[in-house]
Amino acid sequence: MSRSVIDLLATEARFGAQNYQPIGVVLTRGEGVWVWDTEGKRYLDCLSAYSAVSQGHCHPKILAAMVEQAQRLTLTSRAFHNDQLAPFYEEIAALTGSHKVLPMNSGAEAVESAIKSVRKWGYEVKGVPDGQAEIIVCANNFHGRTLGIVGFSTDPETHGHFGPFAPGFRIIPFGDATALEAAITPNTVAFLVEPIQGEAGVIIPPSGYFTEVRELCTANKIMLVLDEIQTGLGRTGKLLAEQHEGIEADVTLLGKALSGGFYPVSAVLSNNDVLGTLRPGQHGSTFGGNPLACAVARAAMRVLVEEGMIENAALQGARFLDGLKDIRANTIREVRGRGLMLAVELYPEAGPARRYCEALQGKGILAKDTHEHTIRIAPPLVITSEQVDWALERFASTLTQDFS
Ligand code: IF1
Repeated sequence: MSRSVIDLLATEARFGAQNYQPIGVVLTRGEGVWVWDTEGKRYLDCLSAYSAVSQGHCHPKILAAMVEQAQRLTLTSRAFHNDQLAPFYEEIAALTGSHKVLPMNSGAEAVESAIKSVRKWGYEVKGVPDGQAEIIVCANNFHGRTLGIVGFSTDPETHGHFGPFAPGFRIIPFGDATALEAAITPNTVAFLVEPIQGEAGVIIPPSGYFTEVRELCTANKIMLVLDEIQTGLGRTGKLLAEQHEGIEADVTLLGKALSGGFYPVSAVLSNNDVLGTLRPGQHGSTFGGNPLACAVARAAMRVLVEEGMIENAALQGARFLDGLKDIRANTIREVRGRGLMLAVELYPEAGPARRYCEALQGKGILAKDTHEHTIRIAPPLVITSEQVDWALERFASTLTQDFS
């Protein structure tokens, strides 16, 4: 007899650190866009584990690669070579057009690794005086949970009472190239930014912003570091969100969907000598670049391309966005998105977004609120037109309700 939902929730609450407030559903199985709770109820997953399960839950080809590799060799550490690392490097470099790769595990680790690398590049290549490197970041950023990263978060929930923090970061508004220009000093080594701000509520910058950013970074010898941990690997309808802007980052960060949700795999990619400044012993990770991670990531990248998921994200994302825009409800303040990274912002008077998410849960859709009044929608990239339409009907009936 399986344990009751009430028992599971009470046990979690009793033993677990209370750093989350999940929607009250206990999931036990997933396949493609669908997940099932312990009572057998099926839901369309409109969060995809914050975009990590882009390839769909339990993708059979990634699963097979994982099982096969797990039976052979899982971890060697980087003290020895493993036969999955070279093909992983080759394939991720070919896919993204990068020259150098640094494999890590979580997204935050990739961000931290990039910060270390661009600082080192600043001292050793650009000639910034030691200890003076500055990195420019944006207000309302989200790059992860480590101390280095939360120190430059502008969200009090994220950084409150976790200090003291590391110096060397300047915060400017997102989407404002003039502010970037004004913040640059001779000691600026990098501009770290999300192509579309995810946690902030799917904030898309004004068109032309990244062209100007690219020009400013090049003119001032500053590394443009794009955090594509959430936007990358097809989520926005292109392999990388930078392609919408017609630019190329100097350093690109990938995570989440790099493993299709099977395993934490992240990577720092660079198309210049930033990663070249790291010498043996100066950076590393027990698990980074392990054979299991490499095998899983290789399969995750392969199915993304071979099964046309990136094109599908563009197609279904447009359908989803149009459908959401067609919903006539006085609760909706704005609908925005690119590809399958979508958000519905409600008027504050409509009541908290969480109530809408709970109502959607009742109708078989799992979505997540962010910042009180925004519902985030990011289904797996394998979603079909019929499934988009099915979801839209439920969004329409929910958003026309009044939960204030
Ligand atoms: C949580 C948000 C999403 C990210 C970008 C790095 C990371 C993330 C652009 C760090 C992580 C997560 C983490 C998760 C919630 C989530 C999130 F709501 F906080 F903003 F996805 F939208 N860069 N995002 O979005 O990657 O170390 O977690 O692997 O609960 O913290 P990580």
